[in-house]
Amino acid sequence: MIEKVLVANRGEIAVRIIKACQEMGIRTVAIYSDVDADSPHVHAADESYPLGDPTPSESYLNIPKILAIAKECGAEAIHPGYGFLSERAEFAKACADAGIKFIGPSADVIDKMGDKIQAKKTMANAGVPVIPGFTGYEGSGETLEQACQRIGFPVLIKAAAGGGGKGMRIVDSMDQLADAEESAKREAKSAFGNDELLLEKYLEKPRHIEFQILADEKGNVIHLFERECSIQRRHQKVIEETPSVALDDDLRQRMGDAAVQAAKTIGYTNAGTVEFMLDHDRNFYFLEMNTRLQVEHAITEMTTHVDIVKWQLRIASGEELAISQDDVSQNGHAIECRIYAEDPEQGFIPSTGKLHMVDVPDGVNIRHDTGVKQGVEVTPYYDPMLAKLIVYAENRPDAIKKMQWALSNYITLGVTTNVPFLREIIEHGAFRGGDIDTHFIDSHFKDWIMSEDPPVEVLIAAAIDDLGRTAVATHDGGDEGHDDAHSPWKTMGAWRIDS
Ligand code: MV4
Repeated sequence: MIEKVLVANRGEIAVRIIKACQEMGIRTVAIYSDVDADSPHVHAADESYPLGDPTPSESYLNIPKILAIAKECGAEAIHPGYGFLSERAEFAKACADAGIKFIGPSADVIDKMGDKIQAKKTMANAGVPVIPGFTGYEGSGETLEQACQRIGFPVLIKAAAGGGGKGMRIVDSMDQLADAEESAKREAKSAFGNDELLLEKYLEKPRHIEFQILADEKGNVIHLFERECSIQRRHQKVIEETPSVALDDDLRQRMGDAAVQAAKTIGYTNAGTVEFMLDHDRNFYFLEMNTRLQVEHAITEMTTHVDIVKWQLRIASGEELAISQDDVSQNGHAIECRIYAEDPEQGFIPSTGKLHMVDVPDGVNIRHDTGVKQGVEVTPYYDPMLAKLIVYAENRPDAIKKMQWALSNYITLGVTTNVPFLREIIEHGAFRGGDIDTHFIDSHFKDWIMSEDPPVEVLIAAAIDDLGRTAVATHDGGDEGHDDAHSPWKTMGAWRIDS
């Protein structure tokens, strides 16, 4: 068993991983940038080492710095969490080259799954359903235009190196094709440094259903059932739940088998997620494979009672999966809400500042995975997700009721959060009726405004925030904070955790 793990991450996932390690008697090492020196993950770990400059490239993305600390502290393994370096094949390789166990799949598998064209081809060859499309590598001599005629409009142009919607263009007719291809190439080049594209049949309002995979290094692979992740805003997940109301046992079995088949085909090891699109005719198609632990893994843990992070550590230590597919059962219903430091009243602009107070609900089957505490400074350097609020109940209506209660008792002062927005979603008839697809937020919350007077704590927080901003404005001679180097608009960029 690995004896010391360096957690190459911050926030709630770093705390989550540290706790799992400590329960297993594994010593933990935290790394932190200057602005994170007083963060909960630093206090939770057995040892901690500074990274210095808070910008991601100088801290949590800085491979030489992180490996140097790993060597200095004698960590045998590194857990990357999600986001940051978790899906960088070069980091996994650098760990291997340094004789340090990367807690995740091999660099080769990360590389393969990062290329959407190669991933789709691998899955199609394995008999996993893929979305009808065109890559230019078919060897059929078919042109892009001919492919569009074969597939039928609307079609979707995607970046092969992409994800999260960047470089995506919907094309409704042949006369739009050339311009769409050109602009998609430009965006893909600037976002990913790779302008390779692929074309797919555009699925209208699909569901995003993903299956959790656990695979050991002896070839054993199981799934831990599905997660419904369709409620996204700008390709950023907001609310996830399990099970999905769209799946019956037959469809669940077929998708689970496809997910396991996909993982086996590529020689996957450790925890991973196979993403599918489910269309209105209940056809499912492979979308992509995420080669990391995901934010929403917690809802799977609540309904299967499997500690995914502990199994990551056991698998990385060379243990065989001691649970078979028949050992895993799905019970009850779990919902996760992602708590973002964003102001839904101002176009979800990131909200930064001192967290003067945070009072979160506690209770039966309520789990709060957080990376913040009272008094920390929420900065614009990193992804604005502060915490995850997860509830479990015997059935979906009770889980919704529990989440409603929990959200209405989630109070933060000093930083504006999306909690009021989450409450509106949970209370919306379409959500309660299970009428969910990837356009849910665009369809029902296009010009979202608070449907009632904001809860009093939001008014207090806004007052404090204004006071704070006034103080800053007065102090800095009227700086609106939008053009300084640390403005959220300057640094947020693409540093969003998983999409
Ligand atoms: C699609 C699609 C419809 N048809 N592919 C969005 C980014 C990446 N996760 C894949 N995405 C989509 N791919 C085809 N052929 C619709 C989406 C999509 C989406 C997918 C999952 C979750 C949220 C989404 C929001 C908009 C579009």
